[in-house]
Amino acid sequence: MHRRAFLHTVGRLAPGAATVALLPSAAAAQQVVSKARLIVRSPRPEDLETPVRLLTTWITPNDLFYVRSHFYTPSIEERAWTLRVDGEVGSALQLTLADLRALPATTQVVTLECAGNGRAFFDPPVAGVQWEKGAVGTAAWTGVRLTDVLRKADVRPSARYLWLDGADRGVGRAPDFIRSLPIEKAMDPDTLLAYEMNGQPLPLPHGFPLRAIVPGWEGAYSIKWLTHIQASTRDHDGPFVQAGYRYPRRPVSPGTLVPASETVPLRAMPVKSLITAPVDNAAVAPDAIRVAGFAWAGDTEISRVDVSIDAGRTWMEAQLGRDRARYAWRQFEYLWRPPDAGSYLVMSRATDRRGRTQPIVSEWNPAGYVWNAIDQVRINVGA
Ligand SMILES: Nc1nc2c(c(=O)[nH]1)N[C@H]1C(S)=C(S)[C@@H](COP(=O)(O)O)O[C@H]1N2
Ligand SMILES: [Mo]
Repeated sequence: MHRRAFLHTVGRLAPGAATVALLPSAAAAQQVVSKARLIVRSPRPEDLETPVRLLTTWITPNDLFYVRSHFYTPSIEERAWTLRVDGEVGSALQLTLADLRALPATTQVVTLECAGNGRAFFDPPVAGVQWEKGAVGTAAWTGVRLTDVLRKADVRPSARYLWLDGADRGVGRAPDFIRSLPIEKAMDPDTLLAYEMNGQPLPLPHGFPLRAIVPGWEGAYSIKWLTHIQASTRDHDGPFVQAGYRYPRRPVSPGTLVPASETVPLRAMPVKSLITAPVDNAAVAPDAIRVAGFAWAGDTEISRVDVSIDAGRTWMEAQLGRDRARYAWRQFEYLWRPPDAGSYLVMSRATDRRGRTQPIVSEWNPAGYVWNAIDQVRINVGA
């Protein structure tokens, strides 16, 4: 039930002590988040894309944050929920949310992006959720360092991977969504187990009550509804590790099949930018136009964003916003006065501190991952 609807119901009851017992805990009420303004790519499992024109702030509000779930959203009872930590550890753990909240808390602003964001632009087309540009968002995630939990469990030096599993289960005969995180990234003090998103308990679609946040890496490492961490000497052999989230070792001819042995796992996301204003095909007056958007580069800092208003013939450096964090996108802005009425192709191209920049066309790959071509929108300037 939506929070507003619930309060409405409570409000109609006769006043008295009995109604108090009907109030859910603050945490339970806040799990509910309205996603009414998102594009429904799939209603169930829930795959929701943010219209890019709504991405106006450095921090994406919870109700606008994209949702990617492979299976049905599990129902979780907070009091019954625990996190098990076992496998290659000296002392296996079973932690409640209160146990986790008793550990030192830390907050990181991290941009999360689905590996399949932009899949709809590949030619020839590839199967999978047809994300366009909005399977990306940025939030302040609060929780504990994964490394603190691993230390508590006395993880053994033999552990090379952590197998992360959430409470969701495969639909029908589909296998469970389990991902494998290399121990070096797991031990990185920036890798979190988060119980809050932008100051609220994690909303249910984002993994209530606990999720991994693996900053800079493609979104599928950031397991939602986390219930089990198993330390292992080897990589997990399930399909979401051995078949999914992999990329051809070498560039391949578009449309070809690539055997798994010729692929490597995706990890850090590449450099990318996104124009959020004006919207594509906007009709605008011939005044000053604000071209704005975001740029990000996985675990690497953005060094500059260039904007072109002549289909890429010439480029001008955009201004970068003041808000910044190591694993978060950077807002950019370029103020432009069109010389004349007419139709313009406006483009953005980000460059990161390692000197990487965006390609003109993204390399085709069989699952349609990591589309990061130079972004473009058409703007029609009226007379
Ligand atoms: N348990 C579980 N965790 C999951 C998923 C899932 O289907 N089940 N989807 C992953 C993928 S592919 C992405 S891109 C992110 C999306 O996080 P969000 O829905 O909070 O935006 O969650 C990841 N964590
Ligand atoms: Mo994803």
